[in-house]
Amino acid sequence: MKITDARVFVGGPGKNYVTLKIMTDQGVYGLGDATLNNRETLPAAYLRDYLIPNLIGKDPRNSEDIWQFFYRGAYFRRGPIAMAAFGAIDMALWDIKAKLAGMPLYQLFGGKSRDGALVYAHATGADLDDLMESVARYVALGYKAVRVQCGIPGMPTASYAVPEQKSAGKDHITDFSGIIPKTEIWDTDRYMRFMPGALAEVRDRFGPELKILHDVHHRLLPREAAEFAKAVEPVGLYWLEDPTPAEDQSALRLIRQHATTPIAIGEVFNSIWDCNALIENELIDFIRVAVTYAGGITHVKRIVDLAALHHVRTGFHGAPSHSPISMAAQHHLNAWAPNFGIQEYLVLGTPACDALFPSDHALRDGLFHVSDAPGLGVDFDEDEAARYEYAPGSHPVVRLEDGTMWNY
Ligand code: KDG
Ligand code: MG
Repeated sequence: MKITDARVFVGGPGKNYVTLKIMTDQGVYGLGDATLNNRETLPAAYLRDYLIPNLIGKDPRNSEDIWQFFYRGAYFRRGPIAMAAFGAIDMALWDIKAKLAGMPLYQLFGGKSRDGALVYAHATGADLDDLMESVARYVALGYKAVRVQCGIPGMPTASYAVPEQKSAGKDHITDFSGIIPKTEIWDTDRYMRFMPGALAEVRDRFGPELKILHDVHHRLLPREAAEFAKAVEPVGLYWLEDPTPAEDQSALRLIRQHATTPIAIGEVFNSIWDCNALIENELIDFIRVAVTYAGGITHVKRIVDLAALHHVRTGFHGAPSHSPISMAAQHHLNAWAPNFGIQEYLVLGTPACDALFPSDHALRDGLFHVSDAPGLGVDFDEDEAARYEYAPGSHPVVRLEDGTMWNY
């Protein structure tokens, strides 16, 4: 069996999905996702210019060797662009393998460990009342877990994932007016004074059963993060995410020494080498890698197995940036993983998105039910894809009030 061709498509409804389709001489094809938010053309070029020419003629069933060929073969390896490109190939090869077996992908990992996998959505508000309404809407929809972000009184601009105005919601963070970013102003003191109390009010309003998550989005210094994690202990958060920038892993030790609040980190990690020390030293509770830019299923499964040895559960990244293809790969891992925790999942299943990526995966009562179709269980409609093209977009950047650059 041989790979005969592979093509990359960039575009989608309101997003620049990077979709890889690998064709074989037996008519079976596989799909992968290399979407890297606001840098989408780069993994697409890496695939087209360097990887696809090396794929043609290879046996698609040898997904491990093909992964090793690209990873070990790249002298300048790792990093989000390369790992997203490797990841897309890897997903497509697992899709082919499971289609050949006539089985849903999770069967190849060892079958299902659960029927429905817990997901969380993003509740947000310009202020606390607005946030309460947003949380209530998700609870009414059956969600058992919500991530909670809130506008901070006195903060000069809205901050991460918070709308400028009440009732505006905020599912997307990309601004498609161009590649010159907008600026958010950040004030740690105001955040530290307000946010623990806001989280406590959400807990009081919604009771003990709701799983409440919060994303600091890398904004705090290690000592501040330890103080914050300790201050929110009575809230009983399901997790506190990215309290500090991920580069300084010793910060996680300081947080651990001061608080028992569960810590989730890893959405910007690209490899097992970014998180093995955090996992082995049991400094985190949830690992947030994404199959997209952490090298696909082959590599992420290794991370999941390492995490399982150290009581670290999965909480894969699932921001709207990922296409339904990589989300499907994660849903299959979630169905299997003995150390599954939760999946970030925003229902952005607009009719246009469903038409581009048809599937029968289903969300019911806050639990995700993975498709039983052979392979990943997602298809890609090339006629629909022809309607879209790349649109340049950007994340905001963050500065302090005096103009100093800060972490987005
Ligand atoms: O592109 C960046 C987003 O994926 C990120 O900001 C989302 O932090 C995020 C989250 O937890 O979903
Ligand atoms: Mg996050």
